[in-house]
Amino acid sequence: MKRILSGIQPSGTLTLGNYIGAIKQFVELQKQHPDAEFYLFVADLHAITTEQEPKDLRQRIRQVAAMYIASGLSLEQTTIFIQSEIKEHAELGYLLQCHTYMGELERMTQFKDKSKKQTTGITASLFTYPALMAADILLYDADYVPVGEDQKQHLELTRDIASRFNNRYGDFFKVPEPLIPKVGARIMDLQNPAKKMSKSDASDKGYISLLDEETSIKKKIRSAVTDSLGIVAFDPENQPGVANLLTIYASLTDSTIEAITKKYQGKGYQEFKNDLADIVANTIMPIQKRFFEIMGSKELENLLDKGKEAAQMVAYRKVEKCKQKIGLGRKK
Ligand code: AQP
Repeated sequence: MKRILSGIQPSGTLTLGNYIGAIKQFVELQKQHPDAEFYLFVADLHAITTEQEPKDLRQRIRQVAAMYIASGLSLEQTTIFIQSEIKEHAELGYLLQCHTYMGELERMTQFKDKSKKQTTGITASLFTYPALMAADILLYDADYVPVGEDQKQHLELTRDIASRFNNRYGDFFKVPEPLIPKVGARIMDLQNPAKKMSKSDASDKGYISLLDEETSIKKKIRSAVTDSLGIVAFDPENQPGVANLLTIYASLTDSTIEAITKKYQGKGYQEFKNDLADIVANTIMPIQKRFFEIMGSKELENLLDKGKEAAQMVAYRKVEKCKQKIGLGRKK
């Protein structure tokens, strides 16, 4: 049975980028692979690589878990758990740090981007983050890891670490394959299409949160930055704003960019944006409704308890064997 694993950090309220690049893919993959097992976790240990307010963090951890459920995942196929509740993530994270080179971590663009945003207070954990991410994946012998484009480099490093470990100690870790969506792998900021839409962005104008009100969702799409050409065409270099909106449109309607550009030939941006505003709102509002029902129910607690138990069993065995391979402790 194939195992598919992914996680999202509770570093802000989930955005349309997280939905298109990650969650929507999970739901589609479940339909395509009805026999596969899904491990989805809330990456709270990753969230504290940057400063978090404890009260907000606690709230957002539950929100991410509830959002997974609200997005229509099949609960029979999915184990949902919270990363910090499984101690083996941190333990294997350290063991893998000992098999990761400084030069490899220095090349990670996410570290470079995030440390550029902060002038002071850059933590050591922000730098070693990819080793923990490798642990998240390798702990569960995941076959596939669905992620957006921004995580591709970390996935490649995970594969390198796994292969290095296997070469040194004998075959032990499964080398995972990334799954990156063909359309929508990198949704850009609505106000600055040169940068990725991110949930931890200081200004909320550039992203659509999955908890935004309907009027606000529509307003953000209608006021998204475009250009003065007035042609609905896919040209990311010269029309990055329109290209981003076309990508969102195509992802949410499962249509091709060509079909959409044809539909809006000879029409201005207003009609295109109005239609897209409805499409985005119609996608998010039902998820939101279910989300609020789950947040107030006992279902969430029960699922997270069940997920913790299942994940713990797998993780414990893997780390114990890993330590033996390395020669740690007394067990042979
Ligand atoms: N803009 C995006 N377009 C497509 N996919 C995206 N993802 C994130 N942003 C976009 C995908 O969402 C998943 C969860 O990501 P994460 O929370 O682990 O970290 P991230 O990639 O750093 O996401 P954010 O929203 O940008 O968070 P912050 O602001 O905390 O850094 C991943 O699969 C990611 O590829």
